Amino acid sequence: MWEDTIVARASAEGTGAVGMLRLSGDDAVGIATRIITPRSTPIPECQSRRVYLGCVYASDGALIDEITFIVYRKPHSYTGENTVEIFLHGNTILIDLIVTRCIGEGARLALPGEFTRRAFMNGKIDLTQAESVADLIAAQAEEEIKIAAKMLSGEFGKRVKRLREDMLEIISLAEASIDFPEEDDVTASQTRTICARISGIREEISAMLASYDEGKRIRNGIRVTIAGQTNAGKSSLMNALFEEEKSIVTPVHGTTRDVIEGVLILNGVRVIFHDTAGLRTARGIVEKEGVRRTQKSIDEADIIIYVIDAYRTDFAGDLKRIAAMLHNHLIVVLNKTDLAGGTAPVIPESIPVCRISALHKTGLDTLHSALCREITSLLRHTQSAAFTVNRRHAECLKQGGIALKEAQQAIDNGLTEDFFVENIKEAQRALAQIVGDISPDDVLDRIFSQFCIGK
Ligand SMILES: Nc1nc2c(ncn2[C@@H]2O[C@H](COP(=O)(O)OP(=O)(O)O)[C@@H](O)[C@H]2O)c(=O)[nH]1
Ligand SMILES: [Mg+2]
Repeated sequence: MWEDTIVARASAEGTGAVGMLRLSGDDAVGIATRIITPRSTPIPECQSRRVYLGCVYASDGALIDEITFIVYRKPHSYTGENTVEIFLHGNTILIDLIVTRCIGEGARLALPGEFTRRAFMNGKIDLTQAESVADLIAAQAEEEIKIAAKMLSGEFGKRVKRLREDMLEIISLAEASIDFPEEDDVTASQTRTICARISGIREEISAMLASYDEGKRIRNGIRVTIAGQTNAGKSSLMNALFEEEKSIVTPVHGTTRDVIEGVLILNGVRVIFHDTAGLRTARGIVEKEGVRRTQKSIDEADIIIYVIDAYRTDFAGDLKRIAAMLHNHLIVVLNKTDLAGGTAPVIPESIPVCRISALHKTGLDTLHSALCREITSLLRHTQSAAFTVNRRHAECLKQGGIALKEAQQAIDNGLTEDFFVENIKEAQRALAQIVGDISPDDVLDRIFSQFCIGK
């Protein structure tokens, strides 16, 4: 199926100490033999997975670069095909010249993710591992790397495979009863066994699904909304957190109209902060829209930082709003403590309170600690979890769970084996899609098109 040989730069664009390109396919060794002049051993005689020295020349005989290279013979390579990796000086122009030489000798430029797709097609990795390769490369924070690395280990794929084997066993048990319907006693006890085993699988599927929400927070970033009344100092706090003038700060109430966004890495996770328009009865359509966007940001937030101007004396409005947010992860910030002198508002004890001055940048470390505590609590299951599933996995798991539930309902309703066997088969197919044992081409195209070229 994969007769053509592909080539691509594997190292990043730009300059670096070392650059790398990779050839994979039936003619990889042949192409390498035609473009590399080895220092000693002729390439067809090179041992697999050993480093050799050589030179690559342009077609007019001019030296392009002195290189090292490694030959991998199938199936002992990343792709499972014959592969040659060439290491040279890390200059994109040099790398492109050698890629062009390879193309001149019959290679084709690889599509995004094509090396990994070949690894998948050749059974070197399953689809969950292939996806995690892309996640690992795209990760922007440490926790994203951790969940991608756990997925790359293949543990999740193995568990899915076990569940599928379980289901196949149940199917053959049930099909045996279809073949011998006259043995009633055996059938009744077998139906009970089947029911119990389906329950076990459903529980395991639910446990796998539980990792999705926390994983989503790591993959997409934790959303923190800075809310409060106008002029409380929300934008000043945003600027203090980012040490730059992200938001416009003025003494005029209602200055911030739109949601201003900024991203920080905290506890190894991307945290997306929203500075919002103040909560008050809006004047004019622009501010009205601002307040609508504020409400949306509050509704979607994982953590809310509610800022109070502690210099004020009437806190009734703030306390009412805080009371409505108690079900959220909430931190109350008493701002302008450089000015405050009077009585402080009484905040419910369960809520962490930080006293700061956004203007003078004091107290921010306590806010930082409070935020880190909330983040830890939001992600408390992830650290110990063997893996966290992504959206595609979650959809397949849900589909499988529903089909199994239907199987149990069919059994409860006294329907015969031929009915619920179909449901179990459907669940089995849903799980097969997770690891890629049955995957429509468009699903594979979508997954691999998100890769960079060269991986
Ligand atoms: N004294 C003092 N003034 C502050 C502090 N934080 C903000 N302000 C002032 O309060 C006013 C409103 O601040 P701003 O950040 O725009 O509030 P927002 O409407 O909640 O975004 C501005 O004049 C700020 O300089 C603070 O900690 N101390
Ligand atoms: Mg503002």
